[in-house]
Amino acid sequence: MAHATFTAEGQNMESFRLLSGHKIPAVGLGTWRSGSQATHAVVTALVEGGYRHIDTAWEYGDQKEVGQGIKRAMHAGLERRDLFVTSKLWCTELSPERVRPALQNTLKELQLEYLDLYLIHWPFRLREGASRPPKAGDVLDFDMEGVWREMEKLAKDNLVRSIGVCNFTVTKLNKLLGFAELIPSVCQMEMHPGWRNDTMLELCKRNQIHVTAYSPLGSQEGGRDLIHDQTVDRIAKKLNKTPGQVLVKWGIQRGTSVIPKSQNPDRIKENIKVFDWVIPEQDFQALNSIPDQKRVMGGEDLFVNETEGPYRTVADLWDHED
Ligand code: NDP
Ligand code: 1BO
Repeated sequence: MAHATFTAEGQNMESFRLLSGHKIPAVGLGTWRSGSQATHAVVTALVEGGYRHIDTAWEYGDQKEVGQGIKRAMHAGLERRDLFVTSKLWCTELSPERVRPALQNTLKELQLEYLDLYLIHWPFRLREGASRPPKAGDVLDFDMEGVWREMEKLAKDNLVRSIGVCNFTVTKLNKLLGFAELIPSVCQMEMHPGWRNDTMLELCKRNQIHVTAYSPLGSQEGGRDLIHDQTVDRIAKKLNKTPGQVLVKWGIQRGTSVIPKSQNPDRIKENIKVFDWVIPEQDFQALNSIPDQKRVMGGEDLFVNETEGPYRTVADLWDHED
């Protein structure tokens, strides 16, 4: 369940309790593809929008800009302990000896002493300099247990408050749970009404693993345009909210935290105004029934090599579970 934790801009900010004991704010700012706009977006979100949760990754190439935004927000009076900063371990760093140096590099780029959450970005190891799509030999064996042990050490050394994974399947999460001494606090997955991914949500709930929903608006660029979906639009008009707000609220009502990306100041502020109203049950169920369930983030361009493998199809990446 979400709990009201503090008030920003006159609205309650909800959060979810993690297995690690820490709290993750229900709405965070996504920063993928924000580029040079990331600093401004982060300042707007933290100082004007009331956000306390920022999602970034080494792979986004924007950690320095995100760090500058956080620094400016702290100069404006925010305390580090009130912020929740997530970053992710990229696929080229998925071998045990590379985990700690990768985190140290991320901390340096962000100008932070610790992260609130560090996630394995994708469960596939890439050779440094791998092509997109990968050539033969670009996708390497992934020592999941060895890498997770190093993630656990980062948490024990307090360099990261919580650890977790992204883009896991039932098969991969069960494998991890078989050896984990620290159960992942968070599983970050693509989730929106066009890709509900109920199976993973249920597995995580059974194991008390919190889920963060990424691409909650359908990702837009090259993704799925849920902003103009007729069911979303109808419910937004009925509730006197925007489609973006309905999509964010849907994720929170499912018990997930949600990380919409925007670099537009008005949309950044709009997307977090979701705490003083609910989507009525009938409308919530209508959103749960949107047909044509499909992933936006299949991972094809990153990891599939049709002729050489080891992953020859998108279905291979997702362990044929969809
Ligand atoms: P989102 O679903 O958040 O959609 C972002 C797009 O929607 C942008 O084009 C944005 O444009 C637009 N937008 C934002 N707010 C509104 C609004 N209220 N109305 C209309 N359009 C809007 O996509 P992302 O794929 O970026 O996902 C969100 C975040 O999740 C990422 O930024 C990243 O942090 C994380 N992520 C994690 C992944 C992982 O593998 N772990 C994979 C993918 C995403 P504009 O900026 O112009 O407002
Ligand atoms: C390639 C990175 C996808 C967004 O997290």
